Amino acid sequence: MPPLTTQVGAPISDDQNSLRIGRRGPTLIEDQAFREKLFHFDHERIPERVVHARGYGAHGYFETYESLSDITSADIFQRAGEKTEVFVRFSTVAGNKGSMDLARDVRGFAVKFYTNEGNWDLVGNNIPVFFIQDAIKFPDLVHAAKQEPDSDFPQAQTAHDNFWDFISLMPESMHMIMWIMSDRAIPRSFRFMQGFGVHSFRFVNARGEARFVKFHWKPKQGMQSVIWDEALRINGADPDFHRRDLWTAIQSGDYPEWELGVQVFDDAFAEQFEFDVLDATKIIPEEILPVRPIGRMVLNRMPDNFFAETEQVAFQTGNIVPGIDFSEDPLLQGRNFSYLDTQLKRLGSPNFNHLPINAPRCPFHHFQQDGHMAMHNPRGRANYEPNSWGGAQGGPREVAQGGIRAVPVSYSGEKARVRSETFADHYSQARQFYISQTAIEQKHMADALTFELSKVKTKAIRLRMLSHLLNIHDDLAEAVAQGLGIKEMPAPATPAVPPRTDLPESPALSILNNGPDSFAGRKIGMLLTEGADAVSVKAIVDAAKAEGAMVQFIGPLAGSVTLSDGTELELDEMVEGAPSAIFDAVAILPSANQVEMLAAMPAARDFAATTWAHYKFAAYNDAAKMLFMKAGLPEDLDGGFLPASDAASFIAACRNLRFWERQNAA
Ligand code: HDD
Repeated sequence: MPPLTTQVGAPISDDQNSLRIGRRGPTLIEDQAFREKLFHFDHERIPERVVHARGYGAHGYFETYESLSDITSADIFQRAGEKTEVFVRFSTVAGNKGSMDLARDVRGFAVKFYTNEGNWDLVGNNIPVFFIQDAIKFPDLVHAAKQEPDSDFPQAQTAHDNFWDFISLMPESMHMIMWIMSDRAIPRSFRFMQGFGVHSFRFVNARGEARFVKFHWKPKQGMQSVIWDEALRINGADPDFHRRDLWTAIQSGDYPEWELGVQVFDDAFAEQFEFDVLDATKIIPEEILPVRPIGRMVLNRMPDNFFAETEQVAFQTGNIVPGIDFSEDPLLQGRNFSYLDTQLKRLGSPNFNHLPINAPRCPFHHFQQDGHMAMHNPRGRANYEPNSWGGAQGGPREVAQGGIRAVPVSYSGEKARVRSETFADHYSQARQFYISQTAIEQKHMADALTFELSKVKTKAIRLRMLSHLLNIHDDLAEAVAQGLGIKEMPAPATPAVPPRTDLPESPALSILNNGPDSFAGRKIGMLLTEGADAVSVKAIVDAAKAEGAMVQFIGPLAGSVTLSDGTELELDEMVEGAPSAIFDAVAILPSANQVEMLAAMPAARDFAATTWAHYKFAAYNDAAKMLFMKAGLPEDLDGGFLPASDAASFIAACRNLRFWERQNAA
């Protein structure tokens, strides 16, 4: 073992006792080792991010499918098969650093590509639109969403008066509201969610030709969300649910993967598209402009140290590389200003890009110098240019070819604080999103709105929200009004332009229509007792393994159980610490003579009852029926409950993730 030392390397002889006079006397100020240790500890915290404070990162690589040199000169997209190092940070938005993972919230999906021509940060979300159109409203949005300033609650929740007060006064947020009230805002895992660059950006090729581009990440694992009641339970049972999930997957070699796709379009398309491509509250449906896959990203390594990497990583929308340019989206323009600013506040020095997680992997040379914690300084005499020192002495120079060049767009107009009238339609795409969902998902949206608004105490705010919902879809407005016990519907809000009802469904917008075709990467919770049938246990474990799924063993108590063939099985959890909500499917396999004891346990009854209530697939044996009876399950179980004796059929059923027919039957 290496010797314990001070910061400056002096070996420490005693790290248990501070230096004092006599056995019971005062501590001496000359105890530098003690002072240094406390001094450092007292300064361990840096300000958390003002938004996206809670996040989790991982390393990996991006692999380009084919050269895109016809549309962009970005070095990362020139050569098929080339791999580029990436660091990704997923996050929630509203909650503080220690908040729970399964808040109903947007998820951040920020990717730093360490390319040969500099770092490119694609700082996106798991939702392709945003609440507001102009960055000047961002502080208001965030203030309204976070804890109320007097009480400092609620934490990590939008279900409160301030948020809905603001939203109900901002019709431009209605499309985004549809997304955050959908199951997109409660993903089962970071691994099972999409990501979006949101804004229109520009691709520029070597000839200087520019086109617009929108970026999409699609999870190879398929999309999956939890249901709200599960989210509430998971937050109690495992507030780190999403972190643990990513950590476990990567540490066990099950590397998550996303495909990067682009929607590329020219000015002519932008001109004729029915909404403004600079408006971040709008999408371009994939059915109109297909997403072209251009590469894949694999996450295969967790950080060695959370603070050094995940906490200190500094993303900036302004970090682009030659071949990529901004658009005039007013939200993006404002973001470009904000991210640089926030890093100085958070990391405390203009040299934050010297930190290893932020430093480019390619060579870099500039004349910036000094400041707190400067690690890279110009060598030699030249720290300015032009200079006449020549050669290596003279330092770096601008490049004649390539380099970051702004697309030469021409603008004209009066200086004014205005919003383009092409941004005025706030409801049509909100409606399109709603009608593109399955009936199951539509019900979840109505339930989510009802839940959130039920926490809003001011009746006028509830009514104002209903007045907007009436411009989106009558069914939705009616379901929410009913849930809130509102008998008299308000008049619809007066829209800036009449909402359109002719936009067609976009099947790409539904999660359930785009689920996985395998149960790989998912987790089965197997509830066992002493004497459980070894054959059934093994059959399910083997079938799960063959599918690429994981099984965790749960007992009435912690420790181990002895199976029917005498095998001693180590348990992962006891039932009180492992509600069914943390699993994708369950197997309930008590032995006949232990089931009575199990059924007497509230946590075990709850395990069975919530399996049913959350429409999960379950494998069970005859003995389990007694538990089901005590848990209040119907005597006639449905097709979601399958005999454990047929492990293959059980796993095949699990690929559907839930037995939704039960929700429809209810
Ligand atoms: Fe932002 C962080 C994504 C609008 C200002 N934002 C932040 C992160 C993500 C996003 C993923 C966390 C990065 C990380 O993991 O460190 N933000 C978005 C998206 C937006 C958006 C997709 C709309 C399309 N953001 C937005 C606006 C502003 C900001 C309009 C301000 C004008 N965002 C910030 C920030 C943060 C941030 C205050 C906080 C911490 C940080 O930057 O590094 O500057």
